[in-house]
Amino acid sequence: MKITEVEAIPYRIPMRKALHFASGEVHAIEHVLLRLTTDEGLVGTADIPPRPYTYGETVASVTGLLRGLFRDALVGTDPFARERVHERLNRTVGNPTTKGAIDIALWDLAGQAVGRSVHALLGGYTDRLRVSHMLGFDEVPAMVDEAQRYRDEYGIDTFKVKVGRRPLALDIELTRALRGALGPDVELYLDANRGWTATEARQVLDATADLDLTFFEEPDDAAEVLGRRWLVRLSRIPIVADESAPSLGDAAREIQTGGASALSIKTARTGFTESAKILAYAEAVGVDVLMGNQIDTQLGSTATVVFGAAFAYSARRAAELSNFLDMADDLTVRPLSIVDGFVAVPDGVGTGIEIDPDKLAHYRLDEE
Ligand code: MUC
Ligand code: MG
Repeated sequence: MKITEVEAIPYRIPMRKALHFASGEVHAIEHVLLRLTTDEGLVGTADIPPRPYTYGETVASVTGLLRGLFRDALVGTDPFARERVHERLNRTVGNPTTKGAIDIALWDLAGQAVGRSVHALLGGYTDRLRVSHMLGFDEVPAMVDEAQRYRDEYGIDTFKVKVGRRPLALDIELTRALRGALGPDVELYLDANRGWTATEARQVLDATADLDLTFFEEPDDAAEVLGRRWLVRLSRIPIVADESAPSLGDAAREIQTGGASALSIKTARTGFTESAKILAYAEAVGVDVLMGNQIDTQLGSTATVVFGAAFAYSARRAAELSNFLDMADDLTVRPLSIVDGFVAVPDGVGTGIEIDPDKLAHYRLDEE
């Protein structure tokens, strides 16, 4: 089997509610749909979320690569030869969400070719994951209200709170209000997206010490190496590397050298193959793993649940699978639902990512 066609289709779907966080904001989903077609008529699909404030990719850079250099690396190749494909892609540095989606689409093709789900091929551990919901910046009462509504409506009992604003008191008060309103049984953790300095992050850790927080993600800029290591050493809770560990090598470096004490794995940037390597590394050294969200559509979240539920180590904690609730629509024909706090792995062959042609025609930005 050989890949014969690479399609990069930019599309735009409005957000029902914009997401704001310390490193950026998302007002509309402007993503690229990737489709790899083979000479046997199979189509492997994946979603690409360009995040310029995190990785430097844009819709234009992603489509440019997929119609140029990366197309040349893919066309004529056996989709099972993932290692060879990655070797060729990695001659171009960066571009993690483009490479991640190619990997997911290759696995989708492999699953279809052998008539099995990718979830089963990866490890098939469990059929569902518990959900953690990410609360974007807003006024304190609105964030408390959103958490309460999502707990009541979807049974979600784990929340990642976006922080990193100044004055620090704003987010300290927010975290206190969430704990007060949600009670002791809800899990809360913070993500500052590098918004604070190490010193500020330490002040926040001290001021929230009584709030039973589980993790603190990217409190400061990990590139400020001494400050970050000082913070990791003194923190009582794990410091999670997200954007400071977008690859296997980065993840190992940050953990080995004390720049972080837990890892966020995002299939949007490391696909399934590199995510599995990061997961194995984390398991080997015994650091916690969170399945993260790259502000993913249902297509992206499907990839996350397929992977996260395939392995015991990634299924241990709630996974960030609910950002799609903020989006006005999605391209999928198989909507994800959150029931009693869980998202189920879709059944069927491949990844279970299936595109509604009418929706794609409606939301695509290029001509048909
Ligand atoms: C997250 O966990 O940081 C926001 C920016 C980004 O790159 O991912 C999201 C969520
Ligand atoms: Mg993060």
